[in-house]
Amino acid sequence: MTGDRRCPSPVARAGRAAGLALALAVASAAAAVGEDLRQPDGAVVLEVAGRIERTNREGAAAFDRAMLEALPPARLETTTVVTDGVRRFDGFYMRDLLDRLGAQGETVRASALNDYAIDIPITDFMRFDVVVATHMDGERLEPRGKGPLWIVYPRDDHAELQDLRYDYRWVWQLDRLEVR
Ligand SMILES: Nc1nc2c(c(=O)[nH]1)N[C@H]1C(S)=C(S)[C@@H](COP(=O)(O)O)O[C@H]1N2
Ligand SMILES: [Mo]
Repeated sequence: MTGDRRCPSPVARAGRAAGLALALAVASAAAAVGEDLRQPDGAVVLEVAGRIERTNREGAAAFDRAMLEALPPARLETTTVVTDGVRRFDGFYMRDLLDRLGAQGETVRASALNDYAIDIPITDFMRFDVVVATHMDGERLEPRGKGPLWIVYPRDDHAELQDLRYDYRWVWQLDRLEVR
């Protein structure tokens, strides 16, 4: 008796199914972070360098405003140490930006237009909903103020964040991140 050669053995079938499952897992992981980072066509407002997997220029990922505003939206209402009263911030979560780029590291060095720079532990972005704000009270943040981007912590929600150590990390006029 000869077996039906058109019918794959259970082993071959299982192997094919496993291969397909793996391919799907890889494809969905790639889709979750985005396969490609397009070229910015507007003015570049943020450059991310260092230990990232996805780039759109030599060793870095450059974002114009439209690319940043395409990240999942985040909103946060909080007092700040430099404004009066509760302010509403709109932007994106720092962790979503880092995930999008496949960032690997312990620290993000955040630098500003005025040459201010500080190292922020990446664990901050997992422990807290840290927002990179593009707007305050519905108004776009501009470089003459605290823009183009301002790192904003949910300080009203966590007593721990009401501390000078965190105040330093509220980088305003943010224009560059380096993952280390
Ligand atoms: N771009 C930029 N961001 C910055 C700073 C700065 O000098 N430049 N100072 C930091 C410090 S030390 C604090 S306490 C808060 C508030 O600083 P400010 O009172 O000088 O605005 O912003 C932080 N973010
Ligand atoms: Mo400060």
